[in-house]
Amino acid sequence: MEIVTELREAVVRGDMAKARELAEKALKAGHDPAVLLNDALISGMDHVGELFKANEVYVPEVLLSAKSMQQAMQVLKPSLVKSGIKPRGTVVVGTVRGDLHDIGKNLVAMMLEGAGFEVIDLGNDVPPERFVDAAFEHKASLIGMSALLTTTMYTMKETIEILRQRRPATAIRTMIGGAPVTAAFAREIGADGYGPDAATAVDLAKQFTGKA
Ligand code: B1M
Repeated sequence: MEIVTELREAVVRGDMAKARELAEKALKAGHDPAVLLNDALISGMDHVGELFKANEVYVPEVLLSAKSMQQAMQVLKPSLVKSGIKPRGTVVVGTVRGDLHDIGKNLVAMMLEGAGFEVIDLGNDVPPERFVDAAFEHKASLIGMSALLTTTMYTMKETIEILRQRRPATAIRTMIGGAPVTAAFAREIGADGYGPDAATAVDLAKQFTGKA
């Protein structure tokens, strides 16, 4: 099997050691890191996203695939930086103030990275101002907020308000998700998008950055 296809399959299978080994082997053999990124890692994670949406794989498998992608990325990163490959866009993500649930947010962050975005992960318990400060600081095109508690989801509205107050005509979009969050809630608080799952979050991020 061709090494690019082998690497893609290692990511889809969630075989971390193999993904790393194949990335090293492929670079040594002179493969273009951009091709390895796009045709093996991103393409593999795209496929995993489709399988996840179709309920053919579940959260543990997606996490393993994302970790395999990260293993291979560690190997490719120095060559990608050297060759000046630009990310699709920058996304600031975090779990909102008062909320320590970060499993879903981590999954969203990993899937976004897998799709070629630069992700600034602020962690959990993130105050509204910090989302906005980080978005300006890193010239992000999107702020992604996650909440798992009905008591914390309303702080998402504060972030959106602060963003609009500070820069009324901003092009920075907002996307929200997490178990208690709904599309109706997103509309109510003026968020630009709602992701019911990590794969949809990636689709939205691509739409928002005009790179679907
Ligand atoms: Co807590 N917890 N928890 N908890 N916990 C829930 C959320 C709860 C529903 C359990 C229950 O009572 N049935 C309940 C909330 C009730 C409510 O608000 N109505 C609850 C509670 C009450 C609490 C505490 C208050 C308990 C206590 O101390 N008395 C406490 C709160 C702590 C705090 O945050 N301040 C607490 C603590 C914890 C643990 C620390 C023990 C642990 C978190 C560990 C961690 O995250 N590092 C924990 C866990 C694990 C859960 C459950 C069991 C699982 C959550 C999870 O990780 N799901 C949860 C019950 C449940 O959901 N069955 C529960 C898997 C994850 C992949 O799904 O995060 O929904 P999810 O992410 C999905 C989508 O929602 C979406 O994509 C993901 C993948 O498809 N998504 C996005 C998520 N974020 C997105 C962002 C996007 C787009 C999509 O765009 C930016």
